[in-house]
Order: sequence, then C-alpha cells, then structure tokens
Amino acid sequence: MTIKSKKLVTLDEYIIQSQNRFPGATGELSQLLRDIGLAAKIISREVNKAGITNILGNDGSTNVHGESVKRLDLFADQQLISALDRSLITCMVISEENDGIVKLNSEGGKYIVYLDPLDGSSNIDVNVSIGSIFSIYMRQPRFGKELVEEDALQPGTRQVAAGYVLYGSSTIMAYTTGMGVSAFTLDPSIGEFILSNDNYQIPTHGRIYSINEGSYNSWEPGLKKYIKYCQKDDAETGRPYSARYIGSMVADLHRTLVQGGIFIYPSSKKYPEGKLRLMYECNPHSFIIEQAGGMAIDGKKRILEIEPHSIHQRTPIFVGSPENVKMVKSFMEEYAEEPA
Ligand code: AHM
Ligand code: MG
Repeated sequence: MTIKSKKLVTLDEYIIQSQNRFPGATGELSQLLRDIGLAAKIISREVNKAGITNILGNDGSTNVHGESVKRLDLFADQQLISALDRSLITCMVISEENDGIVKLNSEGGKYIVYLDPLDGSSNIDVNVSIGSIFSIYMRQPRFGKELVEEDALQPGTRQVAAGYVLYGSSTIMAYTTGMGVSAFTLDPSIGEFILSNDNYQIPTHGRIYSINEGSYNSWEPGLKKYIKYCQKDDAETGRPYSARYIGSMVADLHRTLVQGGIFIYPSSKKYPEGKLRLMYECNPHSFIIEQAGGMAIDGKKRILEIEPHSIHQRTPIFVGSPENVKMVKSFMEEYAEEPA
C-alpha cells in the first residue's frame, strides 16, 4: 500500500530551511520570527475566546494617540514584547501602545522591532478581523552607545523583515525577508502555522477600491475624481469596481494582496497627515506589497523611501496593484492645482 500525503511545512521548519540557504546566517533573525509566531498563536487563542474571558472592552486608559486602549491591545502588546525580550536578540521595541522606545534586557541585541500589537481596535468588540503588524530593522552604526530613539528612525527600505498576523476567519501569518512573501495558516487543532503560500503575487490590476468614503468631502480633488472613475461603467477595465472596506488595515491589505485593487487612507480634514502610522503600519505593509509586485506611495513618492522624523509619525497611503496605484497618482497630479 502506498500512502500519498501532502508534506505539511510548519512555520518553524520553513524559517529554518530558509536560513539554511545562507551558510553564514547566525539564526538570530530566524529566532526572532519564530518568537513572533509564538506570540501570535497566544494572541490568536485569546482573540478567539475574547467574548468569554472578560478581555473585551476598554482598559480605561488612552494611548499616545489619545485613543482609548482596549484590554486585548494591551494583552497583545505584552505578549509580543515579552516574546522578543526572552530571546535576547532585540535591543528595543517601538509599539503603538507605548509613547517612547521600550529598551529590552538585551541592550546589545542587534535588532529593532516596530509593532502594532493589535490593529483595527474599533473592530475588536464586534468580532470583525483584526491583526498584528511587525517591522524589523538592524540596529545601525552607533553600536555600543546608549540606545536612543534616533537609532530606530530608519527608512522602510532598510527593513530586514516585516509581516502581519491576520486574526480572521482563520489566522494567517504573512512575512517577507526581502525574497518574496510567504504565508502560513494556523491549524488550531495542532497549534502550528502551516505553509499555505510561499510566493504571493498581487494581480497587476484589480477591481476593488478600499477607502473610508465618509471623509469624501475633505479629500483632494484628484482623489475625488479617481473614486468617481472607479464607480463609472467601463467593460474593458471591469468598472464599476467593487467597494470593500473592513476598517482593519491588516484585513484590507491581505484582501488587496490576494485579489488586487487599491487600499487608500488619504489625508483629510480630520487627519491632515493621514491617519496611519508610517513605521508600524505603512512601511511593513508597503514592503510586503512591493515584494508581491505591487506599489505603495504617499500620493507622490514611495512610502519606503520616506525619511522618518518621529517614531509615531503618520502618512497618507495608496497601496495595491501597480496599475491602480499609477492611475490614482496620475489623477492626483492632473488635478493638483484645482481648488478643493
Ligand atoms: P488603530 O491602530 O487604532 O486600530 O487604527 C488603525 C486602523 C486601521 O487598521 C484602519 O485601516 C483604519 O484605522 C481605519 O480607520 P477609519 O475608521 O478612520 O476608517
Ligand atoms: Mg494600528
């Protein structure tokens, strides 16, 4: 009797196999990714039973952005930071939930990690997909000196790895180390992330646009015109496009990666600089989308080339299939001088 079975590859096996392709690798980045994978499993477990464990709702405090902090946000923050602290590879963490840098026990560790521990907070209490986001940098030149915030202010092009965990109808972890995008689906029955796609390619053109249209009146003219273009009938380009907006960046970006199209969070009257954070929301997603063949800009230039001036800074973002991003850019250039 021959037994034909598909070889299942776990996240840990995959990370080790990838590391083995680089004979000089120290294994530290691999360990760091495995630490994040472990924390993600713990967070996923809590998210899945949130309604029965008294972990939903507000914590009563506000974070550095003045937003009310949910208990699950804090739980995710603690899990990720303590997982990174345990393996003594990371010297500091910057997280949406903490005002300044968080120095870890290994001040000599060579990695700096940005985290959005639980993104999509407004969706936590209503059982809609949420996610964790991470972005990893090497500590730069001033090795040996005291760690300061400036050490973490590096453009997105210097990310050595980035990824997200989506707690959706299933839990998926996707990451890149600059050699394509791999994704793993959590099999809760065995507690393992199993490889589900090791080379995501975003469609060059997609028929979905994703933006919070409630702010339409305060957008710039070119963006308003682009959204009208998306809604217009045209059989050749498959318009009207469909509108999809979950309100959790991880979920909206994962759909964009798989199905193509465009996700936009522009500047508006309420958020003149855009709402989303450059270092732990836009850079990691832009790295992933570019690695899958997509594009990410702030309206004019590439997100990954923005020189950061602050760890919590915001930026507008237009990200997705290359043809869609080029099209919205051309609309905004064409109507740049028009009054709002
Ligand atoms: P958060 O970090 O407080 O969760 O806010 C970020 C979220 C993103 O996930 C999402 O894309 C965006 O906020 C939605 O904002 P809005 O409700 O303004 O459309
Ligand atoms: Mg967030």
